[in-house]
Amino acid sequence: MTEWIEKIEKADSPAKIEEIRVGVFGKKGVLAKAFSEMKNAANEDKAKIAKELNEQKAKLNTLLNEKKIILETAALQEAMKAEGIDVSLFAPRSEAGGTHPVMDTMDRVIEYFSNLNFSVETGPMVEDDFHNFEALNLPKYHPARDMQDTFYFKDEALLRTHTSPVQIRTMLNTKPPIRMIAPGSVFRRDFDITHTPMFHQIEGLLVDDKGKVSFANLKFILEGFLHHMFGDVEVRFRPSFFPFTEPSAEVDISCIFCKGEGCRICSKTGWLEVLGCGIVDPNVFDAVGYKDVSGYAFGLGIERFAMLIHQIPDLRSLFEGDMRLLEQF
Ligand code: 2NM
Repeated sequence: MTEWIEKIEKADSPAKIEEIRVGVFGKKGVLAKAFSEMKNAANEDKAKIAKELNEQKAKLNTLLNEKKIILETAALQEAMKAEGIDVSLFAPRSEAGGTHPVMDTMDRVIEYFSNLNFSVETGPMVEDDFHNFEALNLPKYHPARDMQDTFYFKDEALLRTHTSPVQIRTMLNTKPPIRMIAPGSVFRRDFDITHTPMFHQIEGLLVDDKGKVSFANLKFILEGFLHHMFGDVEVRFRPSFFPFTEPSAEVDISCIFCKGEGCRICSKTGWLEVLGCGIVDPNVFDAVGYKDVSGYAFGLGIERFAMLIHQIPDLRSLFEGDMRLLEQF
């Protein structure tokens, strides 16, 4: 019996334990043999021998079960070690979605104006002549109305060429004061390295009582905005012309690439043009029936901002959906 106890102690795998179990408890095992040899014993000894054999049987059974659990646990630990994840191995990269640079830039613009309590307004992309041109003081002969620049459907319908019709609709639907921005896609018949037929704009409009809104207010808010977008830059206002504002200005920032020294991107001028703005023309307020108000407005192209912020040379690459570009943001 001690021989079998030793065998159990020395067993080094669950399979070995099963082998021993067969050797002890099997049909031809040592216990079966011992029990069958009992018939040769003297009658008066039989009870004692049977008792001893049963005790040994129970003891071996316990030892086998205990040892089996120990060996199985060890085998499991080994397997977990061997099959565990090796984080240092190369693995196929999973593709995760990300924010498109145009939308990321748009979000940053919206963030600035939302913090100043400007509401975010939207409107239809298919517009009519009144909302897209007439109400904005764009006279009938203005080149922007030309078939060359505008996508027309038959009849009156057209694709909006700017988001200004959203300002017109907002003014027609709400009483002043107004403080709003209109982000969205706009459409023009233009396609080269700096123009795509669809692009994104954000325009802003603020309207309050007559005499309350000044060009100084406009300058202040746009300077804050351009610092939010581009950090520590110089801001310059240049007189300009838009049909819907008077006076009007174009706004430049000192070139973010050469810090105003003059480079290829700023055409050696040291300045980058980034937006247009002005004091809303009284004809626009007349068109929407606003009386005794004053206001300022501004507009900018999101793609141009995205290109400057992310240093993307060709605007068209923003719309090709090429993962090699998009992965970089
Ligand atoms: C610009 C530049 C200047 C503008 C004007 C208006 C409205 F509807 F109030 F008349 N909305 N946006 C505006 C003014 C847009 O974009 C370069």
